[in-house]
Amino acid sequence: KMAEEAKKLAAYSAVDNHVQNNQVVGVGSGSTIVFAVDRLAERVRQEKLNIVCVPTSFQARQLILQHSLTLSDLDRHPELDVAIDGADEVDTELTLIKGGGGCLTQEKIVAGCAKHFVVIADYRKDSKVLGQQWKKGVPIEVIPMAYVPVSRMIVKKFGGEASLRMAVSKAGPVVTDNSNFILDWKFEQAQDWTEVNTAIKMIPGVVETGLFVNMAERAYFGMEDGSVQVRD
Ligand code: DER
Repeated sequence: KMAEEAKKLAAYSAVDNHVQNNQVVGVGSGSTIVFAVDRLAERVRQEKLNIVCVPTSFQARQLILQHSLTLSDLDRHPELDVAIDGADEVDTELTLIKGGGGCLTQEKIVAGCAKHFVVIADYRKDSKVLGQQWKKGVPIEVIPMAYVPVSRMIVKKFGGEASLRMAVSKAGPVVTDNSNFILDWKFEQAQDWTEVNTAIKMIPGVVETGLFVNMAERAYFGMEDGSVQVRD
């Protein structure tokens, strides 16, 4: 399928351009990162690279172990050389919406610990403004006991609507790797994302937002025509 090929293109470009020997690599979550881990493992084998990987979720941890890559953590490596991760949408300022896979909190922590944070995505994530293509809203991780007041406060302050993310293969709400709930906030129009991100984080009960502002250094987009577009 075209989008899968595009994901692979972006993932391979990022791994080939940003991973060197003796590095600590943050491994993101989602489906695009699977191609990046495949390429990482291939390069480790072929080039005998000495790298360690820090996961951003149970899923990322499984990927690292399944590919026999060296698993590490932020206790051992609080500073990473590079973090590679996907995104649900990227705007022209490299502001991201992340959290479609529910892993935004550990992803943002790891991205924040990396000298370089690089995003990999297919052409469907490449937008001018947030909300143009991604219609599921901004994911927000919340402490379970607070999800109702938090969702009310967000709507009161910024409009739109916020809904509790319900699980598909489990009765009840999605529970994150950190044992929290997720609200998906469908905003009505583009905002000052720096201001909104800060304001939402200040609401008691909010753990993290899926707005990654001024964090990504570069995004690789795999395109329909088989090319790769780079946005800095
Ligand atoms: O949930 C997440 O933050 C993922 O990284 C998501 O943003 C990208 O997932 P995808 O590569 O499956 O589109």
